[in-house]
Amino acid sequence: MTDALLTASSDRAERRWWRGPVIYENHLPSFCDGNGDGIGDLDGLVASLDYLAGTLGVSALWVGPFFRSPLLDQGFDIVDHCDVEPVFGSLDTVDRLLAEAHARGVRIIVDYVPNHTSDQHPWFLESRSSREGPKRDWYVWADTPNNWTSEAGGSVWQWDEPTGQFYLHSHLKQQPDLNWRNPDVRRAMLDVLRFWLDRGVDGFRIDVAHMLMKDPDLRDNPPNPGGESNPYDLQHPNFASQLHVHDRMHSDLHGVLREIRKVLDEYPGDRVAIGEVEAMDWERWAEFYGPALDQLHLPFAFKLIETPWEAGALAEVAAGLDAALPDGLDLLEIVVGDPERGSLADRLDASEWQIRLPGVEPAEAAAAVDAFLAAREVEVERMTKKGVRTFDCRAAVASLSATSDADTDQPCAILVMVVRQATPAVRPDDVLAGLRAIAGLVPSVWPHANRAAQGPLDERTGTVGDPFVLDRDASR
Ligand SMILES: [Ca+2]
Repeated sequence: MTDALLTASSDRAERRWWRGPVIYENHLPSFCDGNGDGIGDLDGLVASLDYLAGTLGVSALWVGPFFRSPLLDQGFDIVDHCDVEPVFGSLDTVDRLLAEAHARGVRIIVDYVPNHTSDQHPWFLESRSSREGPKRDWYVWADTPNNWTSEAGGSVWQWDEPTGQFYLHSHLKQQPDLNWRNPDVRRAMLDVLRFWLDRGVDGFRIDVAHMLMKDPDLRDNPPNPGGESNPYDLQHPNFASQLHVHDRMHSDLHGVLREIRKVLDEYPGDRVAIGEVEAMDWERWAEFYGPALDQLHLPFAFKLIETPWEAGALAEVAAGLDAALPDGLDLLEIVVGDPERGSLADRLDASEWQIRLPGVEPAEAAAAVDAFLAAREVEVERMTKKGVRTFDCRAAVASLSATSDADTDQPCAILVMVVRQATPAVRPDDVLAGLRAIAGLVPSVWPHANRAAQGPLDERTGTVGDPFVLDRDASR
């Protein structure tokens, strides 16, 4: 998941629904379990809509992948793009999610995973069955591997004995890359977009949008003269030892993105195209909008994630971004943290967070903390038994306590949550969610919180005011 900031960059631009909203990225397996099997699902998400829309003020939900999948890569290894993995629900549940979300004014964004499928996808099973078959060319096959390295480490090529060739997998070997140069692949994958648009989704987050086209001659990547210089690139062992000029960022991918955008534009209601784009050079990154702003609405801007959190360095990088932005751009999405390369909490060294509850007796808040901790113990234990990855709530809340405000005579409980630096998966919104959950257990806070959540509109950002004030404790 990412900590992203949406920023309106131009008053000239047309006002779109995604300008200034709160978009909540949802990791389905660890969010809310609707059927009691210990794994979060679409029913749980539907049941949480009042909380998400009413309490958190969320305007759009980005739902993680829920498609048919062996779940070797958190659902990014798909065997059927147009059906739902039963552990998460069914197509009927998706339809209900869309209807219930839209009834509350909440938009739904889903993942679109175009670069690869699962090796269990019927397309790949057919492709690997024969060199002469009609789907052979739907994936990328070679007699001799080139030097490209995988994000997961090692070669991107996997020997396939039955037909005696290597297939390309930019990620896990169970995730063969689709060949977007094949027109039948394009048609089939664009139809996947239509399938979900017809059902009513409001947009897509396009997985690894910078990788959709590769060098047609599969030439070797040149070595990186700078070596492995990126300290934040924890996901990619040895990945930076070469310059990835032939296996990603090929200029032909922009034609694919235009086709994807064209499909979205066929539909009414401003469907949004968000792209995961690992382009660290601002000029290359800006190309993902398209010269006529006809590609992605929102390419993730990841460069700040690799920039030291120092004013001078940030200002320099931000100036480069400003210079690269195309004219007429209506929105910018800046990513400042994610769990793989450092959450915002880690980067800000934000080890302690506070929430003030005016009018609440500290003893009442302390009782709520105890109830929260007891409930979380059970939840963590259950999730761990099911093998679902979740953040370590126990570490995060170990130092959670309630105290009183010494500066005033009025009762005011202060909840303090200390996040250990050795708990990298804990993100600020996890912390905030925990604090809100505790506040929700204090009866005298809840009515106040609900009133405030519906409170004044911020003219600048277009968002509803936050019911709570969350301060980092400067003294620590
Ligand atoms: Ca479940």
